[in-house]
Amino acid sequence: MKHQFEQRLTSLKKQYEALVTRRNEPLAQHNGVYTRYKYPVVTAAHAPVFWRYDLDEQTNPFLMERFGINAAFNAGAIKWEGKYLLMVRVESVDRKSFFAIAESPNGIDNFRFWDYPINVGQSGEPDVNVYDVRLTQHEDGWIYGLFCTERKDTSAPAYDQSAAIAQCGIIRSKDLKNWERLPDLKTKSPQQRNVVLHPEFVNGKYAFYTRPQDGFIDAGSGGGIGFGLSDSIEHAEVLEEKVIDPKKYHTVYEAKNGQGPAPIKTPKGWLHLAHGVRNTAAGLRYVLYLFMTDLQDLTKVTHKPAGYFLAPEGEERIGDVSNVVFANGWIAEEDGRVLIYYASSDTRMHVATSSIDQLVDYVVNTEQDGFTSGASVKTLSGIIGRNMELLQTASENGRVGHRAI
Ligand code: M1P
Repeated sequence: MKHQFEQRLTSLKKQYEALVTRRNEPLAQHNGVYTRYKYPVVTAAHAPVFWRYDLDEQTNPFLMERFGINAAFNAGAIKWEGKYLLMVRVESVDRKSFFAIAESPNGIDNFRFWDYPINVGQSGEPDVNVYDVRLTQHEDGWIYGLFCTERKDTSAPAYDQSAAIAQCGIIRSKDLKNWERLPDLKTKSPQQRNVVLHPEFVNGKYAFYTRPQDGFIDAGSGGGIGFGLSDSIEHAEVLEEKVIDPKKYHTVYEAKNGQGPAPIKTPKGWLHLAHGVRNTAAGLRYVLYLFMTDLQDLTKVTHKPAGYFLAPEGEERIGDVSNVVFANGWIAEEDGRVLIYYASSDTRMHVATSSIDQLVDYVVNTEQDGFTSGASVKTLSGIIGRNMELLQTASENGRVGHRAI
């Protein structure tokens, strides 16, 4: 028996080390905007062996898993002391999510979880479930984590055991290890998810991106990415939410949408990453899109390319909640590189790399949605027409043949 226990433990540790030290590789085919990578960066299997197993042979002679991990997804992200940290939504087999930090030396591979998960504490009524943290390094000197706290909807009839109320929980830290829980954000909306703290003060106030919504799943009459200010963060309250990016008929965000991570400041404007949702016969489809807001007026969307920026592809399309990509973390490096962390199908984390220059070019120079098929044909015909002229000129100059393209 002892022999078997040791053999199994050795094999588990070996498999784990092979996974967490595996080199990731950029994928060759890309669209010029970003590069995807071959392997997910964090998965349920990245949970350490000492989380999942009781390693005492006396109490666990079969070396059985005692705490199963179902998924690792929807991570907040931050570069901290030269390391790339993901604050991952880890979901155990009991459906509960919690946060745990996975650290990598390069942001692309070799992610390892810190020994212990994060203790978010409580504020008032205890959270039943917490998820989707957005990390913001605020100019007030704190690092904030805004996340969804979900509690049972006690007003729902007894036969409905899935009704929940989602609100925005707030924690803050100076070292990412010790977190202080602040009171939940107050707004007038019955439900809030996807709330994000802007990194700078606006008129001396804390600025929030919100997502007011009527129901737990349905945006209802609410929806859209909202924006509002609060005098205080210790007792955060947004009295007025202005929807700056509404859901809209026949777009990739017609059912609902939500701010991703905190926006990145660029010379041209604030760059936003968001998710958009539409309904299909096969269920909801979540994709990512980008837009830009004015540097002075944060409620003014200045650029918004048509359609999605990144959609689930290949194996990304399959998981616990299929056909979903979701992003609540990205890291902008000093040299202009951007690491975009996205989850696929509520199951695992991936990275895509790009740069501020590429993302700004994409946002500024990609045609916006014309909202009709005719408008799309016009946009495409314009591109084709300009290219035909170029190809014709090149061909006349003997530089490049039409057929070569
Ligand atoms: O299952 C897909 C996503 O659904 C929710 O997103 P939204 O608030 O936009 O509906 C969230 O629960 C998110 O965690 C999840 O990935």
